[in-house]
Amino acid sequence: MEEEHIGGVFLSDTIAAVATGGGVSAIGIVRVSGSDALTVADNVFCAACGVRVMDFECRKMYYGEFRDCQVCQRDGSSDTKVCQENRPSDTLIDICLCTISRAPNSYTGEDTVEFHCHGSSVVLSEVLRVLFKNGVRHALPGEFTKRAFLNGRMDLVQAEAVIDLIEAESPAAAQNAAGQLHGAISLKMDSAYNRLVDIMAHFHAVIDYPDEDIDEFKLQDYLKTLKDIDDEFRRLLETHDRGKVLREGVPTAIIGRPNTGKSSLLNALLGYDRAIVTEVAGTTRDTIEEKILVGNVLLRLIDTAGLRSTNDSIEKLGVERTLAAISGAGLVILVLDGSEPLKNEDHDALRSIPPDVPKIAVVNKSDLPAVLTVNELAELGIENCTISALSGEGLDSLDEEIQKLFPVFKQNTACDLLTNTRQAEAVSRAKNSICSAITALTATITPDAVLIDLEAAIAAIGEVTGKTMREDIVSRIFERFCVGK
Ligand SMILES: Nc1nc2c(ncn2[C@@H]2O[C@H](COP(=O)(O)OP(=O)(O)OP(=O)(O)O)[C@@H](O)[C@H]2O)c(=O)[nH]1
Ligand SMILES: [Mg+2]
Repeated sequence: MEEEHIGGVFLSDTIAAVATGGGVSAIGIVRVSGSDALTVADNVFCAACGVRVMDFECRKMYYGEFRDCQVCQRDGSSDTKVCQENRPSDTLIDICLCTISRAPNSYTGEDTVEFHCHGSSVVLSEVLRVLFKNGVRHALPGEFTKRAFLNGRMDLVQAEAVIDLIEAESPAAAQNAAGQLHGAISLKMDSAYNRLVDIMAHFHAVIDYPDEDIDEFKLQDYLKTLKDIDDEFRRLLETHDRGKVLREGVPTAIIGRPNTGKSSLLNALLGYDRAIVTEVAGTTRDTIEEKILVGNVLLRLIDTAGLRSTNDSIEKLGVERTLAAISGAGLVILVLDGSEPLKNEDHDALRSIPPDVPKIAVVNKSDLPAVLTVNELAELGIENCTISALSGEGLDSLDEEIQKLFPVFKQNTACDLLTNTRQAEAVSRAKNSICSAITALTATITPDAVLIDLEAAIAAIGEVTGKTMREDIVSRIFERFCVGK
């Protein structure tokens, strides 16, 4: 730990950063972590009750003054408080709250101090400046959580859940991340890891002491354990597609022939005029993407150029992008104009959607006299709902249809979906090695072959939880974090 360093800075340094979001807010929190955290805090914070920071009770809030002490060298033997010394050179920076946690029972596993200040960016920068003057350095992105990981306060799945929780864009995604932070996936990984290590230990013994043998009973036991883990991993991997959608949102292409009201629908769902709407057919050329929560479902809406054959080279490029958006979509909303009969271009648009992609036909312009008949709609053979993007009528029923299609976003359903591609890839490798071990065990018992597979599986699981991870990969993971986390 002492020697551990990233980018030339040592992890044994005491670090500080603003832990709360930017902009003006009622409260802004500056977090300090490291072996000097309490000493430095004692130099700059003076509790109104007279207790020195070093003597604070953990996780109790103390009200007091944060001061830029010019001298900053209090006599350790003296009980005199800075405030009472009344040095004219001390500058009052803020009247705030201070709380401490002592190693190892803190987020990072180190001595930690938090100053709950007034949420002004000037005050917070001043607080940081004073801390830096006292020998603290600025934390790197994710450094607090990285220290928590390196100090064994959480594993890598939980550390990644921290950033997922901060960045969650739907209640269900937040809930799933909280579940992972709580250990939903880590527990599964640790249990598989321990069972594999037990089997591996026995196989090592067999190799080291050739007289030792594996009896048939034990062999069947091992096979069952390996098959159980294989099954658990298969079920976990099956959650990854849903988990990815939960984390990233459903890519949703709004398509249709020109002028049916695709851009109007985008604007109506967003609640503001994002896309240009005109009566000119072919208004939208490029794709326009925006995220939105429909009920609890996170959609990545993509408004597209109207689908029609055209000689206009720009519109042609737009149509190509529409087709690309359809091929990557998890949901396609086909917008039809209810005030006109169905046209060939409507059928062409429907045909452009791959059969396995969920789709909804939105019959727009319900404020105008209806021309499109129920029979014509039935012939299309897809779920439909009638709306007016202009007046907003019917948007509720569209919301309901979308929520029905993506139950993964329902709250209280998700807490252990595999959302992270890095983790999924490692679990998949572990599963492959376990499958090979099962084959090796069932075919001929060659302990060396089984061992190689078991070791590979254990290493892959170790990558998921961070037990066996290369420093550069760990660094890359924590670079995704914001400063202060
Ligand atoms: N009456 C009525 N007019 C609508 C409605 N929705 C859209 N329009 C009108 O239909 C025309 C086309 O709307 P857009 O939203 O630009 O249609 P689009 O499908 O994006 O068109 P392109 O981008 O050209 O493919 C505009 O004049 C809109 O005002 C609606 O619900 N009712
Ligand atoms: Mg448009």
